[in-house]
Amino acid sequence: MAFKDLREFISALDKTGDVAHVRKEVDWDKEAGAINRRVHEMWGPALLFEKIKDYPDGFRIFGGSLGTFRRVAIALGMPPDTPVREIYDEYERREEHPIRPVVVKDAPCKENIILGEDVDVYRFPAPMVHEGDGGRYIGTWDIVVSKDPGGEGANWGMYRFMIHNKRHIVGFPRYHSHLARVLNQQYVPGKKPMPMALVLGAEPLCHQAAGTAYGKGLYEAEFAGALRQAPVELVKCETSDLLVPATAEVVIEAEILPDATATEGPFGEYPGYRTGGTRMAVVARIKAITHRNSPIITMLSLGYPPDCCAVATPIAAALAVKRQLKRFGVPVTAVYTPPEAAMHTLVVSVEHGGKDVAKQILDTLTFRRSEWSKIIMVDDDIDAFNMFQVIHALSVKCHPVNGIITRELEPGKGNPITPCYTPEERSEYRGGIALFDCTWPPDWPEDTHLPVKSDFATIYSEETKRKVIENWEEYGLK
Ligand SMILES: Cc1cc2nc3c(=O)[nH]c(=O)nc-3n(C[C@H](O)[C@H](O)[C@H](O)COP(=O)(O)O)c2cc1C
Ligand SMILES: [Mn+2]
Repeated sequence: MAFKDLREFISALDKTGDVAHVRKEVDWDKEAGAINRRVHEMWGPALLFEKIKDYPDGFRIFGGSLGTFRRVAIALGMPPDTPVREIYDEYERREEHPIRPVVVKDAPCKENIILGEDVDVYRFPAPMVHEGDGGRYIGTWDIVVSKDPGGEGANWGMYRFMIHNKRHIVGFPRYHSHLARVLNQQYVPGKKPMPMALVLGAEPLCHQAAGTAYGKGLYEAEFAGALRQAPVELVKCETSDLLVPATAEVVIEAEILPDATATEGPFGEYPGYRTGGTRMAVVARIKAITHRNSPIITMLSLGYPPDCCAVATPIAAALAVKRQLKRFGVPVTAVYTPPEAAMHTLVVSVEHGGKDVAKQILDTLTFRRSEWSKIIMVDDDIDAFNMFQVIHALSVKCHPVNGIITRELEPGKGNPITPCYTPEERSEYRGGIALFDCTWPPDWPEDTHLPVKSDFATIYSEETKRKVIENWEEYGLK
């Protein structure tokens, strides 16, 4: 059964002990962010901060929605201790069946409507997340809704937004994001303001879909429906035709100004380091804010893994790579990016490997752009989800000269916040990618070249194994 809203999800987390209620007053200025950061690093629970300094009772902050695989499983309606590989498999199955959203008239997010001159975004306890951030971030775990005037549905993206002043927010949709592409092609040339809505506190799988890149003409709301296995309910904004999740806690209706920029950042980013300084960003003027009674704003104290961005976001990203590799004819069997990889290392298992397959994978992953900088290719007898096996394969099967294939990424194709890239590479969206081929060369003859795996399952005859297993307890072993 899909959760109707964030509050039902929090109740489910209450039942399994996966949320902690912080009743002591905490400061929006770094304290909430620091607590949440520390808890992420301990693989701890989600946090509901119930009393925020300078804010009335009822104005709450919820941090770390999908920061553990347990919480991802719960959000998907699966048992909390579902193995990671099964979460991926179920997620992959659900994404195949998008479900269109439905439009409703009455919505909890309209319990309070603030318009025009009365708008003041400081009404909400936006956190100063990290020491050294450029300002208070209202959007860290958000859904930014916008529309291509020619398109049918809306685009949802998770883009960070910082408070500029009480009626303006500044954001960082990268130039290749859907929002930035539509803004630059459809609105900037004619100097038309672009309607957007920044949504906080929707049902968690809606946020998960917003943080995922789906192809052109595909709508995140339909994939949120797929993940929930039920349509998302949407309601019309007060000041535009945009449709937003009806049960959201807060909806900030705004328009992006086509002819203005302002500074944004820095911000502690997902690779686990603050790489960039202040950037020029888009400016949005707030026209209205609607919210539920006793609103809960969602937050992500982003940074060093694990957190939502290292646990939940990579599921969708890895599965998207798997689909893409299949389309390009790679004999892929599994794709995984472990939380500790901070979305920079991808493990790909293949039916058969070697140079040609390695080249195919690199061609596919650098076709447009690459956020990944390392690929570990393993044979299918290695479980891509088992880091013990993967690091072992990397250590003993990858030839340190012939098995590492590197490529430079042309300007525009690199990730601007990858810490190991030079500041020049980052600012020009350049960089590189390396593939570690941990597969046996396909032309190695079995009798002379192929090493025999020396583990219990492989190196003994069936007869010896059977004898040992049958007598196990008689040896006095458990
Ligand atoms: C927590 C989090 C924060 C993110 N912040 C940004 C951001 O500020 N700017 C950006 O361009 N992408 C950001 N992303 C990545 C985008 O959400 C992701 O690329 C998504 O696919 C964008 O949607 P789009 O493909 O419709 O543009 C973030 C992702 C997560 C999970
Ligand atoms: Mn999109």
